[in-house]
Amino acid sequence: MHPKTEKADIQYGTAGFRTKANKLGYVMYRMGLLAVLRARYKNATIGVMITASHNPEADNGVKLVDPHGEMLEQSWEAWATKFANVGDDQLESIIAEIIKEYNIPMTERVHICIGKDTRPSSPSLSKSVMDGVLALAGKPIDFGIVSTPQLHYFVACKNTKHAYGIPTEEGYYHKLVGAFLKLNADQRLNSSAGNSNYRNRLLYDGANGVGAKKIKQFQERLGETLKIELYNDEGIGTGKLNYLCGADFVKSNQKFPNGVPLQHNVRCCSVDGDADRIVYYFIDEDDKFHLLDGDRIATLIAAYLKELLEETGIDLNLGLIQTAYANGASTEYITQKLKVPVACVSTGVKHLHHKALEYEIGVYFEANGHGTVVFQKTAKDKLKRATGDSSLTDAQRNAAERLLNLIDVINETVGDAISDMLLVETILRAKGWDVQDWEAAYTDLPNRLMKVTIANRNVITTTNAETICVTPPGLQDEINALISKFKKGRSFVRPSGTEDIVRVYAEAATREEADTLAVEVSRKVY
Ligand code: NG1
Ligand code: ZN
Repeated sequence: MHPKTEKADIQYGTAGFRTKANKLGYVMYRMGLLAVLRARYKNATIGVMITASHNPEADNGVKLVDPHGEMLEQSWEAWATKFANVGDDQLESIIAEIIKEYNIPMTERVHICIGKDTRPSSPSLSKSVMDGVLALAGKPIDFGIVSTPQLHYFVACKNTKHAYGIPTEEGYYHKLVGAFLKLNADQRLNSSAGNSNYRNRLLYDGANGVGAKKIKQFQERLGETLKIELYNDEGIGTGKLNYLCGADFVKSNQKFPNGVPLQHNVRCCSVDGDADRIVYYFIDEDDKFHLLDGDRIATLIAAYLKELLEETGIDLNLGLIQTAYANGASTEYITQKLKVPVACVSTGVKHLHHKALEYEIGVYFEANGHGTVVFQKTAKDKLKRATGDSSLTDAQRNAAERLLNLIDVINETVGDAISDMLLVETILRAKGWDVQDWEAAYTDLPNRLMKVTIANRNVITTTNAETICVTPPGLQDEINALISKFKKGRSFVRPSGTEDIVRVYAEAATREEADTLAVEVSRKVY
């Protein structure tokens, strides 16, 4: 039913499989098969999400979701790649091979949660996944059009016997909105109180994708607490998905998206095509564009969590995880000013998530706006105990209660644009800040990200969270020599995991210096 149509191999990368939608039918079928095998091996529900995130509308992709709602374990990424690339006649033998390798019991009846974004190609690709699931006698559960983080949430709920929440869309809205309204019910914190710069009005760019569809559920439920004005909600199949709008467009071009009205000093946000990323921004009275990206969101959250923790008097170890693309000024602010330890890991959300789990409270964000907060069970237990501890003051107990409510607003499984938005709005309101106050915390170092195309990007290999080049020999010395000429200079190069290019990042004290450093380092790569 789903013959292999492509000769060229494809690879399960940081974003799963992603390519032109018309090349993916058989890959989807095979991922349906693999999902059932993974579910039987783990004796748990597994998820399959059909999306190509911020890519153009004609693309599509697929990612598998592991039992706790996290991304597919790395060792199975290689199996996914094998499954996608073997000939039709080898499919049965590769299934036999994996069953033997992991001793997979083939009798268990397992559930596979399937979700898809709004792309016109998604329904037929979803059908192919279902055929694969059924072929190995798994039970597909079709969630229809949902955001990537919603699907991760459903999987986590199912595997915790609903301890994480109810595995339905309604359950998701109920959990997030319920916690948000509790956190923001205190009228003294409202903008109307007079001593606060916070305004409960937010312009929201839905990227003409699933984030536009789903935000409507929140608009209804949030009422006056947060007035979200939705823009970029074009119909399915109009070709407008992610086009000149959305979080990736805004972050990459450092530009206001199309479709959102230009209003000076008004807080705006953009999500991406599957609503797992968010960035904030505004235009000032001189029409200058200001971006508040993942680094800003991470620092805002970490600072607030630290403040609340101090109020509770409970000692929990809090850490922040970044990649090398995080602005140097943000790292300095977090370590020097907030005194929160920072770890730097390789690009790709799975690396950040994994590292964050080492802390009792781990905040992680990529500069592009993908991130969340994870809490260890011990942290949750300590906070729960504190709320009923009569030896603590009211203020201490209230702070613990507030932290527990914050945990419920957060989608711990993966970056979630709407959940992150509710968290940011809660913090801004509590601090009495608008976006300008938030931006004043520190000043970004000017930076430049460039793409360089070379014959084989894999000649460049790196170490130390991708900040140092190991090969080709001598390249790192040349980069070091360039960096040393610039005040506050920092630069690194690495092969992209999602495009056939090398990325060059540079930052320095001034715009001109950052640009020059990026161009000079690019010349060494080329
Ligand atoms: P690559 O192409 O490996 O740089 C890009 C983003 C990552 C991540 C992945 C997955 C940058 C510099 N890189 O990775 O942050 O989001 O795509 O989508 O933004
Ligand atoms: Zn995305």
